[in-house]
Amino acid sequence: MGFFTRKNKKNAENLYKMLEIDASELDNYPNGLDDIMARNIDGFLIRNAVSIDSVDKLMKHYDNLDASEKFEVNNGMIQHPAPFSLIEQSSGNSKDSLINFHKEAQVRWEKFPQLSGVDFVGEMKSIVEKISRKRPVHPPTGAGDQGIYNPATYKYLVPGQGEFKAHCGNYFHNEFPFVFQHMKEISVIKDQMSYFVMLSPSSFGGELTLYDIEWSDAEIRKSGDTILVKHDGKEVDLLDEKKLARKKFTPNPGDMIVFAGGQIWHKVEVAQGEKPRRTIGGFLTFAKDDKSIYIWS
Ligand SMILES: O=C(O)CCC(=O)C(=O)O
Ligand SMILES: [Fe+2]
Repeated sequence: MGFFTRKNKKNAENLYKMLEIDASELDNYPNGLDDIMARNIDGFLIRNAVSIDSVDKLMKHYDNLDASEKFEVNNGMIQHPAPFSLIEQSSGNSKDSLINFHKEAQVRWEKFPQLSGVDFVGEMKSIVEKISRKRPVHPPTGAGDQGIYNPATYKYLVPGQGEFKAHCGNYFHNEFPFVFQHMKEISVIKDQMSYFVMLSPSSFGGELTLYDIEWSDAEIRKSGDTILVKHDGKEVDLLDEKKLARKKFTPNPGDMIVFAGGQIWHKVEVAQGEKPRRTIGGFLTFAKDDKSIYIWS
């Protein structure tokens, strides 16, 4: 929070300024990403970013993947390909395993348009480039100048179980120092942005919840994952809806969200009902030289 305009955002109505636009209006926001970084706005909810036909193909592609390519990162939360958190744990801090990971990513995403029928990265590029102040958008080259970062990860939340615990992007940087070391060299990871495309919402639940608390207020998450500790030592109970305002979003299939996920503490509520919650996305950061935008996961 910290500055005047943010002081009064106690009710959910004026909490966070997420611009809701149709994909056809993106040309009107050429500075969109810089506006998020400057926090003139907190993000975009872009309706109809991806066609329903592409959404269906993206899901089919995931469904056809071998079970060995899907990783249950937490109870009921399945990802493809392996996310960086898993690499951090499995690599044993070996640079070779990171290089391998990035080489594999390059092969995977070269084949992706052919295998899925959707040039997902191309579609993301053309959307994000409209709000990037004309800077090109692409996945960064991997560690040791080999391969690439995965530009996106599928996330599949099993109903009744799957959720994303409260987090913010900046929180990951200390938690996974090994994988972020290279990313820190090539890009400005502080306040990294998040993006994702909704493929299929759960029947209910599964909302993206943005809390009225940011990295600048609290950097500590206590075990149990529902209590944050502010700089003054005061604890904030994320479950206390009366004391802590929040704003929830349930995008429709094909909608895309880009937001200040590095700074804003947020979570994805447990998916509920018959249907899993399915998304694909990752992060957006500025290259160190500010000449391109990195899309990675
Ligand atoms: O819903 C998703 O796929 C990810 C939500 C999230 O935590 C993020 O975009 O940072
Ligand atoms: Fe996130």
